[in-house]
Amino acid sequence: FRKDFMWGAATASYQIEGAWDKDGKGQSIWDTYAHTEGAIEDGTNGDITCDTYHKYLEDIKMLKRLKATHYRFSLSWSRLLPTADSSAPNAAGVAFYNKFIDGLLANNIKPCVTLYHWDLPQCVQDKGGWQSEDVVEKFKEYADFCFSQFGDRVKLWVTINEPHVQCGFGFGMGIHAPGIKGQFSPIYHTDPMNACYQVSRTMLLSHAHTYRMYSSKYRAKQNGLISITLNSDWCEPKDPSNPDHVKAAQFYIDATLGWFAHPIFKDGDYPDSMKEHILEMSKAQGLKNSRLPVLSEQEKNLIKGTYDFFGLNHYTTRLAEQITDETQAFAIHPDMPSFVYPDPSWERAGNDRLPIGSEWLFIVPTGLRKLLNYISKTYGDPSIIITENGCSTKHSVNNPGDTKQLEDEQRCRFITSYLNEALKAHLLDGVDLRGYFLWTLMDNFEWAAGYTERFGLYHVDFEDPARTRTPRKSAATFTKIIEE
Ligand code: GBH
Repeated sequence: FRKDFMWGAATASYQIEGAWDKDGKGQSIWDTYAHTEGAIEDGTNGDITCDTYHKYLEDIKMLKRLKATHYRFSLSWSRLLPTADSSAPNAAGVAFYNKFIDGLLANNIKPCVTLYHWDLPQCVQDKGGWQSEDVVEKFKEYADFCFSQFGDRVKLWVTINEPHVQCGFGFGMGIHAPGIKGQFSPIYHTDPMNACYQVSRTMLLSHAHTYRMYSSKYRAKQNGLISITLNSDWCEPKDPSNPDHVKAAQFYIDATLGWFAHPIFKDGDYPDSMKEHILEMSKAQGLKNSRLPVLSEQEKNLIKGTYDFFGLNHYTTRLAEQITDETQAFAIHPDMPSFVYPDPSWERAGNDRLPIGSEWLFIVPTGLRKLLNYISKTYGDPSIIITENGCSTKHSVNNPGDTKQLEDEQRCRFITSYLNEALKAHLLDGVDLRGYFLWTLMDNFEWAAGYTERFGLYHVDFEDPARTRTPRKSAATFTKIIEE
C-alpha cells in the first residue's frame, strides 16, 4: 500500500455516543424510532450505548493502541444544532466535538468526519424530512456550520453515509428510522409518492450543493477532501454464460451502487437500466410518468463530478439470476428484476456456538477485489477509500452461554483476507486505493439488530455502567497489519 495509506476504524454518532438527551442535544429520528415499541430486535436503543459522549478519551486511547492513522466518526446534527438552526447552536455539543477532534490530533490520528450517518434531527423530520425539498437548504446550513467550526482541523469529509440504505430501509421497507413504509416495500403499497425515490433525489442534491459550497467557500482556506460514502455488495451472474444472469447481476449493481454513483461519478444521471425499468414498471401500474423523478439538466450538471474520492462501504457478495414467478416473493422490492442470493458454499459470519452473525453477511474476500476493479473501470479511476468493511458475530446478552467472543479467529481471518484482496487490487490491478477503515472500533448499537450483532475490534460490556471495553484478538491482528 501507499506510504500515506490511511489506516483506521469507523463508527457513527447514534451507534456509540449515548447521552441522547444530555446537555441540550435535540432529538433525532433514531431517538424516536428506537423508542418505538417493537422497532428493535432486542428492545434496546442508543440512549447510552458505548457512552462515548463521556468516555471519548478511552476511545482515543483504543485508537492509539491500534496504531490507527485515521478515525472515521460522524457528527450528531441534533447535538450541534438542536433546532436545526445554525444561529442557535448547542455550545456543549460544539465543545464536545472540539475536545474530541483535538484529542485525536494530539495523538496523531486524523479525523475523517461523516456529516450524516442517518440521525436526522426530529424537527427536520417533522417538516417533511428527506421527503421535502427544504431539507437541501437545511443540510447545507448544517454542513456550512460544521466546516466553519471544525474545518480548520478536519481535512476529510463525508457528506452522507450510504444513501441507498437510508432510502431503502428508512423509506421503502421502513425498518430503519423514520420507518416509512413505501411502495418500495413488497408488503406495503401505501405511498403513492414513492418516498424512496423522492428521498434519493433530495440526498443527491444535498450532497451536491454541500460539495459545491465547500469548494467555493472553504476549499482554498481549509484545503480538505470531501465526498460521499456508497455501500455496495459485489454481484456475479449465477451462470456467467447465461446472458439473463449477466444482465440480472449488472442490474443489481446499477440499482444499488449505480443509483448514486452514476449521477455523482459518471454523468449526473441514474443508470439507463434503472430509468428504463422503473418507467416500464410505472407504466404497467397505469402511471403516466416514472416513479423515479427525472433529474433536470441543471440538476445533472450540479450533481456530476461532486467528489474528491470514492468512499466505499463493502461487506459481502451475491449471485444473481433474473426473477421468475417462483422467486418473485423473494424480490428485494417490486422494481428489482434480479433475484440475488448467496452461494450456499460461502462461509457465513458467525462462530461455533452461534453460527450465524448478521444474516446477510457471507465472507467472500475476492468480491472486494472485483468490486474495486469495477468501480475503478466504471467511474474513471477515482481515488478510492474503503470507509467500512467488517465482520459480525451474534451476541445475545440474555444467553447465559454467551461469551465475550474475545478469541475472534473468524474476524482475524476476515480482516486479513479482505485486506489481501484489496492489496491485490492496488498492486496487481492498479486500483488507486488510498485507505481502509475497519467497521468497527467497538461493539455498538447495530440499528434494528440492537446489541445482538457485534462488529467490534473491542468488546463492550453493555451491562456494566462503566461500559468496559476489552480488546479482541482481531485488534492485535489489525495492529500487526498496520505496523508491518
Ligand atoms: C453499514 O451498512 C452501516 O454504515 C453501519 O452503520 C452498520 O453498523 C454496518 O454496516 C454493519 O451493518 O438485514 O438482510 O435486509 C452496511 C450495509 C445494508 C448491510 C443493509 C446490511 C441489511 C440486509 N448494510 N444490509 S438485511
